[in-house]
Amino acid sequence: MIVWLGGALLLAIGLLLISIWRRGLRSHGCAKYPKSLPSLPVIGSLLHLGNHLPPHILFSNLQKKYGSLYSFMMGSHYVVVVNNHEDAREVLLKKGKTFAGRPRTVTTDILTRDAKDIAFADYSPTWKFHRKMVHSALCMFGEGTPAIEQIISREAASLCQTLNTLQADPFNMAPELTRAVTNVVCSLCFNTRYSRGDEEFESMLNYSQGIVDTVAKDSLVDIFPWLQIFPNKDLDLLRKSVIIRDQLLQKKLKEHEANFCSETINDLLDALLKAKLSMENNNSNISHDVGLTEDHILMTVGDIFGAGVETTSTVLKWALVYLLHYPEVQKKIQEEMDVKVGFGRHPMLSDRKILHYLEATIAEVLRIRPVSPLLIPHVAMKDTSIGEYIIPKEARVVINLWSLHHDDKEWVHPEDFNPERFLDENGQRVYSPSQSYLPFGAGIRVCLGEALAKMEIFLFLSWILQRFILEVPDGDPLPDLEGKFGVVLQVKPFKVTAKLRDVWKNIDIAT
Ligand code: PLO
Repeated sequence: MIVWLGGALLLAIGLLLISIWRRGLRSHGCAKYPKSLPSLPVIGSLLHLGNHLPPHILFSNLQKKYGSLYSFMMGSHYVVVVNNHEDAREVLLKKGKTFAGRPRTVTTDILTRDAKDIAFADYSPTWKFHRKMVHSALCMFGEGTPAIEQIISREAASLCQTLNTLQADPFNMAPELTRAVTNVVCSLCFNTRYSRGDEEFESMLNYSQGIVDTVAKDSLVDIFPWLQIFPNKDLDLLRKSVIIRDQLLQKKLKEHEANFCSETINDLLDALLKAKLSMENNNSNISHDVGLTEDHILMTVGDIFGAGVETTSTVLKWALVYLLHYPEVQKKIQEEMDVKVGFGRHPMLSDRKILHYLEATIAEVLRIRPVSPLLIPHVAMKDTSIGEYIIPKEARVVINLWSLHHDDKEWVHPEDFNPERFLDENGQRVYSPSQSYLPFGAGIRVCLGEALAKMEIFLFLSWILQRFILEVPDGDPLPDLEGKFGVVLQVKPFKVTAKLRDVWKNIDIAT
């Protein structure tokens, strides 16, 4: 017993000394490190982070004690949290390349076959080449082409028809929105679409939820990879979901390879296959150097597909939630649309220039509920600095977009949903009321789908609001505003009624 107690005491003293030594290491001398949360060996600052709050709120609250740039130990990883736009811009833009790295984690490695994608892959020549290739493929099918507007409008029309059949009955709009958004990405990536009740679509909804619930949310296995040896329900669900996703992606790839003709490129997967083939045929060493494999193509399509579906549908759901909480905003959007678009035609992308209030509402939704409140962590690729603080190589840098978007030095009453903050006194759209606004990130890791997302959000919302009044069903509470933290800030399920507006009673709503 005495020996045991003595051992425990020695261990405790040892831990304490190491912890004091580590803290000293980061704060002594002329070098200035960001203020650090207390930390213990092995577990790091876990005890100070084990709070019931979601991480973006917790990290935002910790500013009161530690200032807007601080650090902590996550297991053995040194993490720096950035909560203000000056530092965020330095990391993402001024020193974008220095901070372009990504951490490897257990869950993202499972999702991406050891980082063979774009979003979670570390900075490397392969990644650079790969991203460029995807960027040009997206441009080919993206903004500026009439094809994309047609695809989104077709899905918006089909969505409105579905809403009309469900008229005035309370229902969960989420799967309908997700199907509409999925069909846009599906058309772009695979040149196909899903009808209501399609089995493959249902299975996709299922596996994607399994992934969103388990990947990249700083769960314990991501902090302590050795925990993998123990049974872990989340990891099992993730592995199972990834297997189903991979079967789907593999099937699409095989179909595309079988029908491939370099003269007719129908979709993004064709474009990626063509780029890979021409690289292989080209005797230059690029293909060898950058090592673009079938896995890379699959994982990239997985990224575009996953990001395209989960992020855009989440923004649309947040937009609905806020329109239900603020019916006066919904009314104003409709009044503007009635005057500027009318009922004789459907909204078009060119209306983005005139529907200022709707554009401002979308901007405000992206501010108040950023889809990715902590972005994806960055990693310092060499010793560097942020402001006056030293940042060592390998440090993980978390940009807390939530803090930027809710900074009361930058935004008047940041908790209020107020689209007008994005308008000037004449009701014209103001593009940058504050520098503290980066809903798509910035710099070399900026979201690849920004243009596509903005087109979709605008068209889907304008089509819906031109035709329907959205209301909370009688007797239901208002939808939750907090959301559920994960790789995206998810919206909790809620019901809505979509009532056809009177003017449409005698008009075909799909025109
Ligand atoms: C969403 C679930 C899918 O099944 C897989 C997937 C792929 C890419 C991820 C996306 C998920 C979530 C949102 C991410 C996107 C890449 C970029 C995007 C993380 C996990 C953001 C918001 O950065």
